[in-house]
Amino acid sequence: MRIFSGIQPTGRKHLGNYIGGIVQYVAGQERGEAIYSIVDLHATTVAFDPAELRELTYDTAAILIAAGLDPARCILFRQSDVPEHTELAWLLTSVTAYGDLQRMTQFKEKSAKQRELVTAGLFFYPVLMAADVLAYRTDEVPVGEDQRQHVELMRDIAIRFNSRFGEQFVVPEARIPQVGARIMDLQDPTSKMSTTSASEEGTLYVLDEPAQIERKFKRAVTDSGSGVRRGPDKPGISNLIDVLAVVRAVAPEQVEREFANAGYGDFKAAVAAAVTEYLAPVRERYNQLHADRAALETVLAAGAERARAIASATLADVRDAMGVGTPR
Ligand code: AQP
Repeated sequence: MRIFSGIQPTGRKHLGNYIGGIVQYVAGQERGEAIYSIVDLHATTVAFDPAELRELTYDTAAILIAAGLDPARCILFRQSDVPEHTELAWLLTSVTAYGDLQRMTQFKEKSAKQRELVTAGLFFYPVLMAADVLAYRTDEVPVGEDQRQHVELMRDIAIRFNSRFGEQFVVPEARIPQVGARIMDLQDPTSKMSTTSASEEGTLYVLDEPAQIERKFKRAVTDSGSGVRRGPDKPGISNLIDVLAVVRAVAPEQVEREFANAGYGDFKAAVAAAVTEYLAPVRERYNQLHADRAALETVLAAGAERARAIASATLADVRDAMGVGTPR
């Protein structure tokens, strides 16, 4: 079983990224051949600063390793170090429908928010993501709910390619967590916790200090009623129940039972305490790792070499199948 996922070095990683993505990446190391990429090329699809992009790439690598990715048990690399991704993205355009890209929710939402330039790269984002995954003939893609549509699209692309040029790609499956697939903003629990449209108070960062964690949960928006239970009328409390369930590795029903008679204040304090304890070791390990750029670079370079060995073999087959390049 081969597992692949990518994470953008676009900013400080938040609890949604952690629960929807990183926790699953760590678990993937036990379940199969796990390959994870810090997708810096995806980060260039919205406004970015070059020096900051480099720094955030190291930062993201440090968070991933601090969270439990072990470069001896997985392949961890920087997307731009493996140029096969961009080449394959171009080749996949020949079987990607323009109309499908126009339907992508993420493109619609992000392009609506851009104040200056809506880049062609933002439109093209899902094709590059398809190339990331298909280059490794991946079986499974651990992602949060927001990426479900992109995985559906890459499945369509793989199927169309295979029927046009012969069986080259594995058609990947999304692996979306049952609880915590869509962590919501603490200040606006009807919107997902997000890097780009974040309010500082609504976004719980993996590296937040205990006092910040306590404050953000204390101020988390809930409804005016009472009762710690999930429901469409209670998006704020439902979100906090999911967070506590994931952090304690129990079912949400168990959280509801335990806090059946608790007030919102006590419940929020319990969530804050549990999240603080959950993230403390990650923050500690991050603090030890993040300054040593040379060590992080060594990990990423070794990962890229291993990734490239796999991706270049796929690309050789794909070029052949498509009749481009010097024949083998
Ligand atoms: N709120 C979320 N709940 C659960 N999972 C989430 N993910 C993102 N938000 C949530 C998942 O995190 C992984 C990495 O996402 P990314 O590479 O897109 O990183 P990002 O740009 O920092 O994430 P955002 O917040 O999703 O950014 P914008 O603002 O661009 O929308 C993915 O598996 C994703 O599903």
